[in-house]
Amino acid sequence: MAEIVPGAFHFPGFLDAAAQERLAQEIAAVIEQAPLFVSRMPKSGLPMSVRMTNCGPLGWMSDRDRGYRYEPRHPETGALWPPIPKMLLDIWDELTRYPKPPEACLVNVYSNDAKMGLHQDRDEADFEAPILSLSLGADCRFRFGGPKRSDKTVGFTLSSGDALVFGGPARLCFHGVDRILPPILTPLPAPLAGQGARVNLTLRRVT
Ligand code: MD6
Ligand code: FE
Repeated sequence: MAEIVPGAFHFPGFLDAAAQERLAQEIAAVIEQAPLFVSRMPKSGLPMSVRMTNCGPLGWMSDRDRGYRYEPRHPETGALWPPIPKMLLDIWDELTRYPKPPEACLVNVYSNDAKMGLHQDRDEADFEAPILSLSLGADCRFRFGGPKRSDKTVGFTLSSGDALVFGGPARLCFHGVDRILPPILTPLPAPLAGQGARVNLTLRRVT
């Protein structure tokens, strides 16, 4: 385990190959019930380069007119999001030790050329709880900064099976994905093959 900045912890290889495979199976089942969709930037309406879906009581999404927010239902099917798999609830308990379960699990699917600009996660009403992120598939270059956009940043590699927990003083730090590294060596586990190059899950408290 490495502390990137105070409050941000990187657990390289937290999930072994068998656990990654089980997680991929669970996420493939989520995608079957709640198909991947494309969120759009507030105001400009430009599409994000990742495709996403959610599980849990609330799901994160964005569109041109109403912006970033959490919703209980899928924007295209109108169905409630499927439940968060037990495996993920157990990992949340183990890594965050937070007394309440996560309310939202955002599933982001990256193609080879997708990225995510530097941002803060601040659409939640509760900043007490940490955020837990898990990655599968291709490595990515992850960037982590401070609470101001202009703060200096550090880059590091997030690989398949890695966990990242950030809370406390790091909860509102800017972060993003610079780029996906060539996925040849670590393709997505079989149940997710064909969906993209990398999958990232973020689990949060929202309310
Ligand atoms: C990603 N992750 O790894 C994007 N946000 O694809 C995030 O934006 C993120 O990893 C909050 C907490 C952890 C994260
Ligand atoms: Fe984020």
